Amino acid sequence: MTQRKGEKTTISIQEHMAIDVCPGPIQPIKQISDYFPRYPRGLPPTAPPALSRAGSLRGTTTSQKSEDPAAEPKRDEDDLDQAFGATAFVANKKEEEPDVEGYDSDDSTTLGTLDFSLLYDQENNALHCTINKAKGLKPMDHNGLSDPYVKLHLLPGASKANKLRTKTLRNTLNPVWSETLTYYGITDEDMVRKTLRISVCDEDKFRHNEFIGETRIPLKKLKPNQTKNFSNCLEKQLPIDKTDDKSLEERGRIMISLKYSSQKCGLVVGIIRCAHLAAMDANGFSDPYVKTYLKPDENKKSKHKTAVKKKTLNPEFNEEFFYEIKYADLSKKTLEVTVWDYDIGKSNDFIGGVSLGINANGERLKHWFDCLKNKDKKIERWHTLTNELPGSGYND
Ligand SMILES: [Ca+2]
Ligand SMILES: [Ca+2]
Ligand SMILES: [Ca+2]
Repeated sequence: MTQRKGEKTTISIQEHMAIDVCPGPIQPIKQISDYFPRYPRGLPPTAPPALSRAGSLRGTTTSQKSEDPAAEPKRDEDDLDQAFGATAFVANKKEEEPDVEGYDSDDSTTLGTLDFSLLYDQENNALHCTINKAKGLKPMDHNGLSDPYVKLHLLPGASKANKLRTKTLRNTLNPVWSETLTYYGITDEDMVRKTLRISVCDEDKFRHNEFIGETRIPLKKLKPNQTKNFSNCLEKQLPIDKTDDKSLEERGRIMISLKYSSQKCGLVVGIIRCAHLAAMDANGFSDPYVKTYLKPDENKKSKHKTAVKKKTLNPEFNEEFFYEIKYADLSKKTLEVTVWDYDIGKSNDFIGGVSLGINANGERLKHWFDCLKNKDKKIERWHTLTNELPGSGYND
């Protein structure tokens, strides 16, 4: 309807009547209903389509709490990345609007399709994710368009540290990104255990960005060094596997080298670099340094520290530490590696840690074992840092 001030007086009574009456009674009713809160999708289909205002309000509040949260598309907030599905936030009004006409919103094809390709470069421990384009995305804005971008996570253990995203493309439902995002420090273990979550979201200037749809690829579907192309229908946010909650949060990756030197009679530990470290400062970065201990540590002399690298999440250290130890004793030891954010005027923040030794498992055990087995050979491996503090000795 005409809302502009200047025009109000120019409308004659006949015109006024014509506007209100002639287009038929259905249109005005539908538009007025837009101003009332809608009951969300989770409501049983038996609910009458035209609830009174009070009824729909009540329906909204109760269903927010009691309805299955998995059926409800959650709002895409950055905080959600951390909680990762811990709280189901009710979809805001925008997301529900297209569903008003028909409640069969389960048809996932309406969210759009995403074309992308994945390549695991085994030699360099890199996972290249090329996001090509999306087609027929669901409109999320008033202009019938969206401002889409793509976000990547590795599950389980999702955290801000392992999130990657493309640029945002404005006002389009058929965006072409042609952008490659790369995870570094990806191990063969990751390729068996992890799932890549790819979500498409709509960026909004004045409120939280909105989730459009997602697809998930278990990395075991990929063969090393072979590009695999995908063209997947986007789905609503999938329920989070309960086991995800138990897994440790990832805080980044670290590349460590180990070598037992029979000449020098000791272990040479190399701290090479880190990737995708968690940001521990307000500026979105950390000031990382690495500490190592060889435990048990009777004489408390095993602590070594790298230099601090300022304002980076991908530091390169290339430092080596030497632990004098008999070869026969090495198998009983555990190497603890922790990464810290240096802070001025307050205690440093713990970023993440990893332990290598015979009591470890997976890649951590294998690396240690390979070092014991191959004297005088330097063996480099990537490891995942988690938020769990290894053993003790972390007071800084
Ligand atoms: Ca938008
Ligand atoms: Ca800090
Ligand atoms: Ca800092």
